[in-house]
Amino acid sequence: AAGKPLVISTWNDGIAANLGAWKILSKGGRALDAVEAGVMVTEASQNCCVGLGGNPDRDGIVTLDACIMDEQFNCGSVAALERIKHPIQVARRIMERTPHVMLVGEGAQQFAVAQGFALEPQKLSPDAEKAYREWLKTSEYKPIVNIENSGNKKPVGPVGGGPNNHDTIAMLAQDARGNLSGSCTTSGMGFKMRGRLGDSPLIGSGLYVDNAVGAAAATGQGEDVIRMAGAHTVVEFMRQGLAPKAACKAAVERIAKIKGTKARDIQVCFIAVNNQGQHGAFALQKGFSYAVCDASNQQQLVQSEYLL
Ligand code: SD4
Repeated sequence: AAGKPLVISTWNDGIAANLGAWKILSKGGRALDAVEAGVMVTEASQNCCVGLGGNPDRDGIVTLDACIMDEQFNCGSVAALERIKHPIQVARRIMERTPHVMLVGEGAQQFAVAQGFALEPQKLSPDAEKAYREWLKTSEYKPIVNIENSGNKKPVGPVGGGPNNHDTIAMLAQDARGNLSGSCTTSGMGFKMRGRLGDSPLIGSGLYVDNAVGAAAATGQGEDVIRMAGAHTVVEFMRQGLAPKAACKAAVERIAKIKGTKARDIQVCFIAVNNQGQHGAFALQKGFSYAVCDASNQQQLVQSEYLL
């Protein structure tokens, strides 16, 4: 099939993450291992707003969400996890070492510690500290203003108008055997209410993989991805015969229809890969890009088309 092996992921940070995944894929490794290793690069980076370097919730605490899914409908998810550097690894352990799909909060942290993960200090990164202090001046909670990136202008979002955006990475890979897997990890919307979960840890919303059809993932305003089961919807459109980009577009159109005039206040973006190794993306607004890595080019950044 075309493109195999292949890895794609959301936003500019996807380039570095894809290279992490490519180390595994290029040696004939498994897509599942690739999507785990790939997003760990982003989780570890303090320059980005994924992982412990991300923006905190409105109470000043960083809480992380992640999920992972393989080619056999195995899936694992962790949400509202504090003080653990690599939530994606915890999600995979939940998938492989418990009878459950999802663990949250204190119980998830307890499981992680029992599995040997280190408890990191509860400390904001310098960027997040600055953004949080700035946010505290107004303490405005307006989930609706998250426009991830409005063209050349300074990004408007995230919630509360802080400077950071792109607080999520989602990754999809197809390995040399043709198997698909996906991962998603985030600090969630900056300055969210304590306890708030978005789409990113939810199988079917932030991520979905059906090896016989394709895989899809989302980024952007999680609430609006959840209300139409985003990633699963994209996969179902591919099942009906749409190419990946067309499937992402159809899902974005559904969100636009649901939101009506409020669609302009949010950003939602999807990426998808089908079982033929074709990939595509589509966004509600301008400014979304995704990184593509295959044998022909390991560092492509593709500007996504958009609806509005
Ligand atoms: C969320 N979907 O928590 C995430 C945010 C995101 O780039 O994708 N930011 O709603």
